[in-house]
Amino acid sequence: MIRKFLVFLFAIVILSGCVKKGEDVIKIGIAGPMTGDQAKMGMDFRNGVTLAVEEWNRKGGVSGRKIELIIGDDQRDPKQAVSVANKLVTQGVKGVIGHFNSSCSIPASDVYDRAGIPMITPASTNPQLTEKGHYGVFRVCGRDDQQGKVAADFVTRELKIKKLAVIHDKTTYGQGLADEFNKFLGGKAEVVYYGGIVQGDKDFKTVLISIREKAPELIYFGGIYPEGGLMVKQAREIGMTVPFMSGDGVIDPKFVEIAGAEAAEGTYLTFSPDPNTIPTAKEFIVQYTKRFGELGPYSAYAYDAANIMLKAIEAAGVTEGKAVMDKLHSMEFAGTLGNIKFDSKGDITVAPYVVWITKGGKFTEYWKP
Ligand code: ABU
Repeated sequence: MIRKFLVFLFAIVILSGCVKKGEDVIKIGIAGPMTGDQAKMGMDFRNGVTLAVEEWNRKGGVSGRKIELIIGDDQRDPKQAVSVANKLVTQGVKGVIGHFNSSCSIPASDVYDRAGIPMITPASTNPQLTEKGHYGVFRVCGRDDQQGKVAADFVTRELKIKKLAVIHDKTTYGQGLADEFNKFLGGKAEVVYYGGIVQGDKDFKTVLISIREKAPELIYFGGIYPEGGLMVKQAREIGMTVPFMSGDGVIDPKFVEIAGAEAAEGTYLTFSPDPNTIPTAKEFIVQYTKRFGELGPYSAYAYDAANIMLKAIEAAGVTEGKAVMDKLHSMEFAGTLGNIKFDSKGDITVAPYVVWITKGGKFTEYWKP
């Protein structure tokens, strides 16, 4: 009898512990390409968010509740992103940091919107994401209509290019950025070639040979580093020495690794200013490099996005989506990269894109508009 009672008591203690544990944590999702050819970006997200959450949990969590991270791997595939989003919703996340690819963030945002869960992307730059009008969708990065304009200004005003080729990876981000760049050229340079490649392909020599025949003075690429790196490498292999320019999707050491430092030399891209020159990023960089090694391009953005989400939850005093979204819309946040205030669409109010150049295998800030 006593034994039965003790077993019963033990079961109660275990069960109540589990329930309590479940109730005491706030679940936050991180979504992005955790595997596949863009996994480096997913890893940067995971590291940045993990660092932020560890800091909050060391201080006792948010309003006394510890933060639990749930990771979703969308493999940069829009269908997989929707599936990840549905799973995160079912698992009870109260906010999502993600996704990386605009082609994933846009369909996933519909899922979070229906579920009343706020999302902050560290890196999805396609304008459509925040033009959809979802109240709970935010980004801490800029937009492609902003970086496309800076790229077009640089090419026409600084490089004084008169004819060029524009190529993209047919994704929402890649083609969208190429189109914004084109739009802002405003006829000041002739586009002698415009076309798309397939993301995941490895051989771009056929298309590069057609481009070479048109004798452009520059190649502009809308896409991500796996294809960008191969394109530069193969362009140099067929004797094309003209400048290559792209956007924030290629600013990763993997780009140089794939292209080779010699082929990558002198390539341009648009991105935000170097965090190493931003005083408020100093302590974050020390902590991040100590814990994870070299800072990725979107590590600080992921860290800021996580802190912003947690500060908004703390300020709301509840995890209910609308209350958190209200805080995200109304508050100003001190981030590692500067103060962040969202406009009514969920975009940041200041997006200071600059042009970078690759020199000696490293990316360096080069030109300010
Ligand atoms: N903005 C860089 C690549 C991510 C995306 O917007 O698809």
